[in-house]
Amino acid sequence: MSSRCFVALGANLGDPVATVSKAIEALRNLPGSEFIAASSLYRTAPVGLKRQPDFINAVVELVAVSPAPTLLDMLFAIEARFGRQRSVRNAPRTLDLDLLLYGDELSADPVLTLPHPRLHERAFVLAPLAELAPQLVIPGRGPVSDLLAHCAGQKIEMLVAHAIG
Ligand code: PH2
Ligand code: MG
Ligand code: MG
Repeated sequence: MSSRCFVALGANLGDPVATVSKAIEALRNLPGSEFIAASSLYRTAPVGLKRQPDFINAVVELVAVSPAPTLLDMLFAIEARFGRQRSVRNAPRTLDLDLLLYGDELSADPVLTLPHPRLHERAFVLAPLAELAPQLVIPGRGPVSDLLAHCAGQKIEMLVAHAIG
């Protein structure tokens, strides 16, 4: 059994372009997963946060053999390796890795909610996700392209057109 997964990357402290680029490399070498593709990097205005620097965001596609909780633990380990301090919720962060989708698994567990509970309303996730998987339908939410069209007011800018693969 393997599952098509998408991981969101976000950073707004230190050198976020370098951090997100290096984190993509770390995901390329994740044990128990096959790396499929990385989106471009996007510079995005903070959503739901006041007086924080802009973010750099991206999305990576994987095929995971590891179960979702194991994959999540590996993502937390990469965050820690990049110096993430968990202080207050939504503090600026050197690196945030969120598991957006794990195949078509649904989970209401607060530690790992699937699909990610806010992905459908965030252009900084939907734009890179649509770049990798334009036909994707988010379980319970609808086509990624429709969801992105509803986020037209959110400021995002594509930075680097990455080579896919
Ligand atoms: N992450 C958040 C909250 N707000 N805004 C942007 N632009 N990018 C993020 O990655 C982000 C956010 C919580 O994880
Ligand atoms: Mg997050
Ligand atoms: Mg997170």
